[in-house]
This record gives sequence, structure tokens and C-alpha cells, in this order.
Amino acid sequence: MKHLSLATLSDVKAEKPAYDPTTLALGVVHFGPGAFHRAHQAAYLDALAVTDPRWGICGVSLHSTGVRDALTPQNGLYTLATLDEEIGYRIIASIREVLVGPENPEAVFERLMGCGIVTSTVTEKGYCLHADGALDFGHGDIVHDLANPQAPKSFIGYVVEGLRRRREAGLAPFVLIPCDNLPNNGRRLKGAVVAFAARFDAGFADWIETGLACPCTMVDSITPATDDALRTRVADAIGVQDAWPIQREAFTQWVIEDHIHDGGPDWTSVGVTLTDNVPAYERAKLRLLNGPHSTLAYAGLHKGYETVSEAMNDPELSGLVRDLMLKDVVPLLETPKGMDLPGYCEAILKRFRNPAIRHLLSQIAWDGSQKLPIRILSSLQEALARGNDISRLAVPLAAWMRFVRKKAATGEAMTDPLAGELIALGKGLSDSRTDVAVFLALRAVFPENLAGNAVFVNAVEAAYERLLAAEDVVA
Ligand code: CS2
Repeated sequence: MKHLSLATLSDVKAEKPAYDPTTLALGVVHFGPGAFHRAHQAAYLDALAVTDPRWGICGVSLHSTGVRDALTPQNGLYTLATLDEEIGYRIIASIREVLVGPENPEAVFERLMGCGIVTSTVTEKGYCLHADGALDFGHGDIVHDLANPQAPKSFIGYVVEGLRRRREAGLAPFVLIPCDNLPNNGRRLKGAVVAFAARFDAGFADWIETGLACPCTMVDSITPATDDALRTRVADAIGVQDAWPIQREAFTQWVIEDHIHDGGPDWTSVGVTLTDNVPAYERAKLRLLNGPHSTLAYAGLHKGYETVSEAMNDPELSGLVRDLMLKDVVPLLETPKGMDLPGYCEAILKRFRNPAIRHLLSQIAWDGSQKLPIRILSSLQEALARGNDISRLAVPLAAWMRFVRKKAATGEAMTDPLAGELIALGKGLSDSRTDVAVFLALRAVFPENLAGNAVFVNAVEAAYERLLAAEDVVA
């Protein structure tokens, strides 16, 4: 079978780009061209390319060579399979180049000089922030980048050195658009960039503070990792082989704060929502989609399920997340303009049930130490302050603790920046209520005010005991 590339595009049985990909300028530099980026922002920019050729993408991988190695022989083309009641296959051509940062930082800086927009999907941990949202100057990559600004390891290091060179050359800053599931992602990122720059030169930090547009965003589309089943399915459908197709649900949403630059893309023409109230959208999404997702992940794995839709078929679990959303979280939220929060919850529950998608709970369970504070503790703190019942919100925390325990006992790999610490801690547990205190001592996850709150501690201990009892029944 032939392989996907510009040369074989005419043989492909899929929706094809309605523009000539070779004419796109590299107007966007994107850090972290993983599955989510290729499912989401790259698809929007692919639609935009039909009318505006300025926004082709240069993807920059900070660690692995995999995306570059898969996409370069395919001239950047890949298949986006949308899995719902109907299955769609579309060839995306907006990624025109993929660079691997550590191989050639100068090539990345060159692109940063020539682009108009920088976007990122580097995950929560890629921002190198403390739990309070400020840049972590003790983070190994940040320490490295302050000493070696010309060969950075972190996304922050690249952005700051790219801005420094632009200032030196008399250019304006690029527009920086973070696309990760972080509250106030634009504010946090800009704060981190300014703080890093201030270590070099206060005037430079002021220049960034005044001139850098870094809007907050909300991004949404459920994107399970690529597997061999998808590769086979895509090859059968489109008639050529694609080394790295991407799958997602049909639903997709991108909300960007509307103070972005003149002369930029016509975002709304491709379905992006521009608003002055991103925080309301982003809080709703983080707490009503990502929070329940993490709840299903840990509670579902605890019950032996593999995928989100399987977990949703368990009435106890689907009832838990539904109540958590509607009874615990919705009352805490401001309703974004034109949105109906209970309707939003029902739509999310339907998306979780999507039978066309095999979204692995183990994928969502990655990086729990980073995700739980944002997704669950945020709601829980507010619920506590109002004197609301927090027993359901305690369940994902207790289930995560059992998840860590299991990883420590089985020796299975755990993806989490705190993995070493968590595994060590998980080995010393006694499988009793007292385990909870061991976890609550993790200051990177549980702030002092919460860990010392008796109502909170009791709720997590009670949830933990219930999970232990369920394990006894299974055993
Ligand atoms: C998920 C998200 O893996 C996870 O943690 O909760 O990737 C989720 O699928 C997306 O945010 C949906 O937009």
C-alpha cells in the first residue's frame, strides 16, 4: 500500500485540503505538536488556510523525535478521523514543518523571528509553575534555561529567548496563545514569561509586560491517543498508509480572549469564539468536563474498567459524575453568556458515552498530581467555603490515592512529574484510613489550608475507606 504524502494525495479517499499546502507561510510556531494539537488547533488553521495562507504551522517538539519522524516523510500530512454517529476522514495539511528543539535550537529561534503567533500544548507540567500559579524557579528546566538561554529545555525558555531576539532586532512580540487546560492560562503564562525575563533585564521584562498579547483560551475536543486499530481503520478507509493518524470526537470548541492583534487570522470565520469572558468558559470546562473525566479515570480504573464509555455504563459511576457535576459543581459556577450549564453537563455526559470512541482511562489518569488541583480541588475549596457537602468531590482524590498505591505495589510505570515521590510514598502505605494523611502532606498537590481542614480530611478518609471496603469485596 502507498504512503500518505503530497505525491499520493490524489489517490486518497478522504476530505482533502482545498488549498495548496506548499503555498502556506509559517506564521504559527506551535510548541507540543502532539495528538491534541493535531486534532484541534491544526484543524482550525487548516480550515483557515483555504482563505488565508499566512498561518501554516511549524511544530516544535521539546523532547521526542516521533512526530517529526512520522510527519516529515508525509510532507506534514495526516488524517483526522472524527468518530461519532458518522465517521469522517479528513487530511490536514496545516503543519508544514516539525522541528525537534534540542537538535537545533537556532532553527526554532529563526522561526520565532519570522512568525506572528506562537501557540502551545505542552500540558500542565510544561509551564513549570508552582501550585499557586507562579513560575517555579527551582524547576530543573528553568534553572537550566536561566544558565543556558541559547539552548533552552523549557517552553518558557524558548519563548523568552525568542522575544529577546525580536526586541534586539526591533521587531514587535509575537502573539502568544496557550492552549492547555490551565485556569487563566494566558495570565499564568505571561506572568511566568515576564518573571523569567526579569531575571535577565528589568527593561526587557517591562517590554514584554507592555507589548505581549497573551490571551486566555479554552480548548475542547476529546482526543484519545492513536493506536494500531486506528492506523488500520484509516488505511482501510482512505486507501493509503498514514504513519500517525489522529482521532477525536466530532465536537470541538476553541474560545479565545478577544483582545488579540489586528491583522491576525479571522478566527471567527473558522468557528473560534472570541469573548471577553474566557475564565467563565474555561472554569466550566475544567470543572465539568476535565474534573469528571479524572473522576471516571481513577474511580473507573479502581473498578476494573478500561475506557470512559465502559465506566459510563456502570450506573454507580455515571450517577456519581452526574451528581458531582450538577449538584456539586454547577452551583459554584458563573454561567458564561448564552450557555445553559445543566444542558452543557448533559451534553458532556453524552460525549463521555460516545460508543465510537475508545478513550482509555489510563490516558486520562496521567499527571494526576498536576490535574487534580485544577480540576477537583478548585471546586472542593469553594464548596468547603460555602459549607456544602464535599463527599462526592472527595472520591476522585481517594481513588487517585488507591491508583498510586496500586502502581507502587505492581511496579507498573506511572506518568506523572511526581512519579518518583508518589511511588516511594505508595510503598509505605498501610491500607487504612491513616494513608490519607501521607498523601495530604504533599504540598505540591494539597495546600496547607486544605490539608489542615478537618472536614476535608474526614471526607477524603471516608471516601478512601469506602474504596478499601470495595477492594475487600472484590478480593
Ligand atoms: C482529559 C482531556 O486526558 C485528560 O486529562 O481530561 O485531555 C480531555 O479529553 C480534553 O481536555 C477534552 O477537551
